[in-house]
Order: sequence, then C-alpha cells, then structure tokens
Amino acid sequence: MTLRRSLAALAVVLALPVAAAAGTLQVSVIDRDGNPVPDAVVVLVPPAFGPVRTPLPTKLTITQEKMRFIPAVSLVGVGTQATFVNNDPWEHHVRASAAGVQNFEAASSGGFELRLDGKSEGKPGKAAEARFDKPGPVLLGCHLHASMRGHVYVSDTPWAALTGADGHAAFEAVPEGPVKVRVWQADQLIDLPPQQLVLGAAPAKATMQLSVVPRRRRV
Ligand SMILES: [Cu+2]
Repeated sequence: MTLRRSLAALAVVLALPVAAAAGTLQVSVIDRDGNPVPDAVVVLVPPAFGPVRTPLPTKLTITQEKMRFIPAVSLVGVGTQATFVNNDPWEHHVRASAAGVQNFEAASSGGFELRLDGKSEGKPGKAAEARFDKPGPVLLGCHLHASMRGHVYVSDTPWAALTGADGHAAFEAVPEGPVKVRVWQADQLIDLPPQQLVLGAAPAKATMQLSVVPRRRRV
C-alpha cells in the first residue's frame, strides 16, 4: 500500500460518523463518611438501551469456607445457575431469601434452603445447585451459623457492575443521552434516590453517597 493510499484509508476512518459514539462512565460509591465502598452494585437505567453490553454471568459458584460465603457479594443475570460448595468440615444449612425492605413480601415466596454436609478429608466439598430466577438482591445466610452472611444481586439488565476495592465501577460504551444511576449496597436499607445524568461522548464521572457506613467484613 502506498503512503497516499494509507492516508486516504485513514481519512475514511476518521470521517466515520460520530453519532454512534459512546462514552465511559465511572461511578464512585462512597459511604456516609466519604470512604470508598466496595461490593456495591451500580445499575444504569437508560431509557432505551439495547442489550449491547456483554451479558452478566449466569453461572456462579459460592463456597462456604471458614464460616464465610465466598464471594461475599456476587452480581449475576436472571436465571443464574449457582453451585454452593461446602469446604468446611462441618455442616452448613444455607438459606436464601429476597433481601431488603422493598422485597419483604417476596421473601416468603422466593428463596431456597440447602443442606450441605461437611467436607470429608481428602474428598471434594459437598455441592448443591440453586437457581436465581428473580431480579433483585438476595440475602444468603446459614441456619446453623448466624454470623454467616452473603448476597447475590440478580440483575435484569446487563448495565450493572460491582464496585471494586476503590469503590469504583466503570461502564464502557454507554450510549449518549439521559441515564439514571442507581446503587444498591447490603447495608443501605433505605433506597437512595437515583442520580440523573446526561451523557455525551466525553468520559463522565458520578459519585453516589450512601447514608450509612457499611459494616466491615470479617477477614
Ligand atoms: Cu453454616
């Protein structure tokens, strides 16, 4: 290819319409004291986004290890098939119910219970399957160990992300236009009002502040 032809090709690329351009949105979640909040779910509610984003996972493994659910918080799509694996040498009686005041009524209808015998030495942990069919946050607990707590957030939109240790969740290729940002966090029992933004092609940032300080996770 000659230089002239290369330049011509480049010019064509640069002349592509920018109407389809999409921006990056970084959402920071902070607590009442201004500290970053990990494991918060940020959901974008766009008026008419197509399912252009990579879908959320629909397979999930949650292990019970040293009296904890690992991972403590998961973000998955509706219909997720989950495998619970007990790696502790003692029994766990896992229960799942819709979490939060909003879903209080649904709690009686949804949810499940799983008995998982303790793991025998030298053998794989006992496993049981469950499905997450209803959108919304699900609380995991154990009938035998009151300190065990975990959450699965079942999202009906792929426009959802978990915040990392820095409290940030990033979205790529968000279509331009108005968008509502919602946040869910296990200890935020009162729904925060969504934040309304209008996105352009330029990268955008938003901060959502909880009205609580989430309790620290046991390490
Ligand atoms: Cu247990």
